[in-house]
Amino acid sequence: MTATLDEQELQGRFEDVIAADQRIEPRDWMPEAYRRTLVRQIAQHAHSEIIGMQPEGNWILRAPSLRRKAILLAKVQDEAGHGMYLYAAAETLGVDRAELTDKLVTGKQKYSSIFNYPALSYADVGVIGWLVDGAAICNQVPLCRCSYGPYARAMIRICKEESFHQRQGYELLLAMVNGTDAQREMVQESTNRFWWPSLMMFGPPDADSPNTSQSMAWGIKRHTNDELRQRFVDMTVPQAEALGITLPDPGLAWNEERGHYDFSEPDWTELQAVISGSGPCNAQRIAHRKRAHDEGEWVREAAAAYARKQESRR
Ligand code: BYC
Repeated sequence: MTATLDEQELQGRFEDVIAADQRIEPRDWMPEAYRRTLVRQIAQHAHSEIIGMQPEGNWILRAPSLRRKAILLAKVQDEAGHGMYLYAAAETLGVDRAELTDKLVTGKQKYSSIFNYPALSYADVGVIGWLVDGAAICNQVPLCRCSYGPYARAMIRICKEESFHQRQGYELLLAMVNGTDAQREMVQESTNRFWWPSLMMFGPPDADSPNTSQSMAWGIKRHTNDELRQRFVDMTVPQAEALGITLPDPGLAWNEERGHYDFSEPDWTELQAVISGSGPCNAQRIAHRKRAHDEGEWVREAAAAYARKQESRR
């Protein structure tokens, strides 16, 4: 009887914190389903940052100038850092990073669909910065107000860096569209490939999103998938116009009544296929991650041996 009452009291306190829009911290009591949802989302987010290093990392050795190489290196290193902050945030929920990595390489946890598409040209580096990081910022700025403290705080720093990433992409594209016809065509071709997958980053339409309403009630998500997708389209259309690039959607038009751009429905069967492992690069991305992890075994062993030695000296 007492145990049940305690549980009710704890649940009540948790709900009060959420209702007051304050933060839940690692030592606070939380419902098991809230903890599981956070682990799922934060782990998926961390995995996305780490897998997200691959498409662009592929171009570091082929960057067209020293300046572009330095910028790209810094950006890809930032993604590794974002992965670290996020794994650390997940660890405050009682999971272990090694366990999360294992779930990633065995396909038990997801990462963003967008990184299952290849980066085929240097214009893709710019378009990934512009569209993919642009979509990421749109999705992530509201996560700075997430009800779970460690995730919200990690997102503040990540968003600052993501906005630099978005600008570096846009600056690269500005240089290319002001270059030769061939360069402009590269930017257009890359935009045609990345536009729809970028819209899919926001997740399935609200009507088919099983997690959104509960995550919003808990203050984990602050907006629905469709709201953020619309925000991204509204933000991106004027940027495309400034670049002189056409977004590959004949249905794209300003709707005066709604005060938003109308746009066509993405191909949701494609998103489902990519999420379930049948995207163009799924197998390659996971195989590469697994190889890098296996090859890093000696580093982990050495770090652990060093830590043990330091400990024994105390
Ligand atoms: N890709 O009920 P829903 C980056 C899954 S990294 C794969 O709407 P939720 C960057 C979803 O997980 C970008 N899976 O779910 C890095 C769920 O499956 P489970 C990553 C997707 O969680 C390097 C199911 O579909 N950003 O920025 O309420 C370079 C049903 O969906 C996707 C984040 O992770 C997808 N696109 O909402 C450049 C942000 N969409 O887990 C850039 C944090 C849906 O039930 N995450 N699924 O089996 C979120 O905001 C939310 O988790 C999502 C999905 C909006 C993605």
